Amino acid sequence: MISKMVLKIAIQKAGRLYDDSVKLLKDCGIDLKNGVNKLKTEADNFPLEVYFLRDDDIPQYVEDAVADIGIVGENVLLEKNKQVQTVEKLGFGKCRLSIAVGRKEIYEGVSYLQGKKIATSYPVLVQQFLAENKVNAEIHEISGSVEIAPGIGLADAIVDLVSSGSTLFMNGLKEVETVLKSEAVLIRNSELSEQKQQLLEKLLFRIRAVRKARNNKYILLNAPNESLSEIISLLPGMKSPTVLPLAEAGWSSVHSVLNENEFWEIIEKLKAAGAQGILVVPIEKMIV
Ligand code: PRT
Ligand code: ZN
Repeated sequence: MISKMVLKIAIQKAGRLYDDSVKLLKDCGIDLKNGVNKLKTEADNFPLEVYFLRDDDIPQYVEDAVADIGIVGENVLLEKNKQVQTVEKLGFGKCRLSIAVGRKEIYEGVSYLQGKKIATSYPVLVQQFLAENKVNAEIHEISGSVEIAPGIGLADAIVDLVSSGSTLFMNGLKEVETVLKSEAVLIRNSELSEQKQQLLEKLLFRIRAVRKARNNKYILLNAPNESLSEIISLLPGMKSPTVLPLAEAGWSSVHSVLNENEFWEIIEKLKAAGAQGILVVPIEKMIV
């Protein structure tokens, strides 16, 4: 009997990457069967099987081909150092692995750490960082609540993940050095069969379309014809903007696509150039 070919993806079972990982699959048009509380579920309309695991275990499972691909933070990927390949950055789960010390400490560079005790859940990355900077320090590996270590006298400094910085602040610490910038990435086993690679390509095509759409907005506006050339020069568009005549003589409707990053600045300029009735709508998928 020939078993049905499916691509197996490992995602975090619960935690900070769970919602965005599931949403990404959903936005790719992949419907997961109910009962996500299980270890495993299947997609109804794509040959995909989803495994729900602890993030720390995902690189190992992908290396061992228990899962073909996985979604994991770069911080975990680099700490675990498994033989897997990174396929794509996914733009969520952004954070940094940073060194923090007591707020009142005078920190003038990495030499501060010489001979000190550092608490972290990332001993491999910290050791690498110390070696690169030719600093000797004692690493204390702890698995959680790293931020309390200096306060209880366990360490002089910590290396932990930071996003808003409020955890450090609340524990009387200040961030002094970034060891690594991280976001969620799609990883793959290095020896996928031809068929699985094709499925991965198909999924990747969708992921890229979804991510591109998230970073762009569709814009529609009305403009008096005499302002058209200035307005068009402000709009990049996928090729060039679409211009359609309005029922009212002397006016046109202009359609284009704008990148999220330059969005507000361009809108202001468009208004100043005479654009009216500006509508901005989200794009669901974008294939260029
Ligand atoms: O159970 P499992 O092992 O799967 O989950 P976990 O508890 O190990 O991981 P989880 O869910 O906390 O984080 C999963 C991934 O999210 C991490 O590996 C990072 O890639 C990413 N991520 C993004 C973060 C943060 N931002 C983050 N802020 N992971 C953890 N934090 C923690 C940090 O450790 C600190 O305690 O949040 C606190 C700091 O946050 P701020 O906002 O106060 O600075
Ligand atoms: Zn974890």
